[in-house]
Amino acid sequence: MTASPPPVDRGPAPPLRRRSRARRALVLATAGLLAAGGVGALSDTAHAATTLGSAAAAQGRYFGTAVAAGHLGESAYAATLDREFTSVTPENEMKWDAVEPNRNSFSFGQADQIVGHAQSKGMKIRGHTLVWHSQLPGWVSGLGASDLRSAMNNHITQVMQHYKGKIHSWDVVNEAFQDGSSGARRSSPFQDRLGNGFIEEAFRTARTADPAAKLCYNDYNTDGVNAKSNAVYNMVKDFKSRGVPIDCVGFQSHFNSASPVPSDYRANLQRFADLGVDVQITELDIEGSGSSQATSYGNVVKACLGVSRCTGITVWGITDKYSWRSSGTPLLFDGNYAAKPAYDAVISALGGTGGGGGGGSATCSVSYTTTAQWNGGFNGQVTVTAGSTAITGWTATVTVTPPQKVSATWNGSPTWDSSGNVMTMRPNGNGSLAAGASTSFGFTVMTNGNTSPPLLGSCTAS
Ligand code: 9MR
Repeated sequence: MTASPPPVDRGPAPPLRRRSRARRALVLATAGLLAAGGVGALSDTAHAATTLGSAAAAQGRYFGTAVAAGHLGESAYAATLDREFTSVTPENEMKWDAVEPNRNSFSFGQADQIVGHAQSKGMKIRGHTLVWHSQLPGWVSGLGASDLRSAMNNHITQVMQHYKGKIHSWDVVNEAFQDGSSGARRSSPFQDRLGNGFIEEAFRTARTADPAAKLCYNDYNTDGVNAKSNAVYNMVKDFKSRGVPIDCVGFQSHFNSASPVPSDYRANLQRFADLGVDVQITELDIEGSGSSQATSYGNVVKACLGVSRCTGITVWGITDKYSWRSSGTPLLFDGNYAAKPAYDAVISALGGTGGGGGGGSATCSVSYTTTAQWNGGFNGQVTVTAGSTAITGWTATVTVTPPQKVSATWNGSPTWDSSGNVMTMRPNGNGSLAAGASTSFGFTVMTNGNTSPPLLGSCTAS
C-alpha cells in the first residue's frame, strides 16, 4: 500500500506568519502542569511495514532492547535498532561502576551517547540500574554504614538528576533477593550494612530525585510463582500499603531449557499488577532456535498482552552475536541481523492477540519523528498507519513535558486536556486510510528550556 506523501515541513514557526494559530493553541494549552509520565515516543519509521515497535504500539505497549554504546557506530546494528525498537535500556552504561567509578566523580559519556541516540529517534529510555550488588566499584563495598547510606543516596540523586525528565522507568533496585526457597534478601554491602530498609530508602530518594520517572524493582527467577517471587510480592504489597513509592516491577525473563517460560507466567504478572503497579518484561532472552524458541517467545508476548498493566517488553540485545550468552542464540535477530522465526512469532503474537488487535477490527499505530529543531523549539511529526484493515478515523495523543507548550499544529484537529500538556489529535480530512496506509500530522513545540521529545499514546482507530 502506498503511504500518503509526508506533509510539507513548514520548519520553525516564524512568529508573524503563525501568530494567530499559535495564539489559539496557546489559549487552548491553558495553565496547569502535568506530572509528565516520562518521555520518548516511537520509532521514526514512516512506512507501513510492521515492526516490533509498531506492532507493540498497536497494542499500547513499547518494544525495547538493551543497547551497548560501543555498537552504535555499526550501521546494521543502528539500522535494526532504529527500525524495530521503541525503547532502549543501556546494557551496562548506567551501572554504578560506569557512572560513578570514584566517589562523587561521575562519568556519563557512554550513557549519554545512548540517551542522545534514543531521544533523537523518539524512543523511550529505561534506566538500569541504580542500586545493585554487581558491577559495584570497590570503594562502595569498603564504606561503613553511615557513609554507605549517604553514598547510595548521593548516587541515586546525582544519576537521576542528570537524566531528569528523560527516563520513563528506572530500575531503582536490582536483584536484591536470593534464589531458592528461602525468600531471603541477598547478601550485599547494602543489605549487610543497612539492613532491609535500604530498598525503601532507595525508592524514597529516587522519587524525590525525578518525580516523573516510574520507579521499578527488577529481578530474575521471579517470572513464575515461587519462593523468590513471593518474597518480592510481599515487599511490593508492603510498600503499597505503607505508601513507599513504587510504580513497577521488572521481570527479567532470562529463559533457557533449564529455566523455561513458566506456565504461570501470566498469572504471576497479573498478581503483581493487582497490587497496583505496572509490570514490565525487562531483559527477555530465550536460548534455543527454530520453532521451539519461536513458540516460547510468542508465549511471553501473549502473557504480557494478557495483563493490561504489562506496559512493555524489552529484549536483552538486538543480535545473537552481541548477546551476553551468545552461544545460546537467545535473541530475535541472528548474527547477520536476519530476523529469526522467533521474530515472526513475536510479530504474530502482537498482531493476533489482545485488546483491539487482529480479527479484522480497525487498528492503527503511530510513530514519531522530529522534523526540525532550532534554539527554543522543534517540529514533531506523527505518522498514523492503519493496521491490516481499512479505517475511517483515528485518535492519537501527544503529551509534552512542562514547561513545553505546543504553539501550532497542522493536518489534524487538536483538543486539549485541562493541563494543556496532553493533545488529542483527530483527523482533519485525513481519517480514511486503506489497510497499511499512512497519514501524518505535525506540531510545533516551544521547549521553554526542556528539549525532551513528546510522549505518544497508543492510536485508536474506527
Ligand atoms: O548483559 C550484561 C553483560 O554485558 C554484563 O557483563 C553483565 C555483568 O553483570 O550484566 C549483564 O546484564 C545483566 C543485567 O544488568 C542484570 N540482569 C542480568 C543481566 C545478564 O547478566
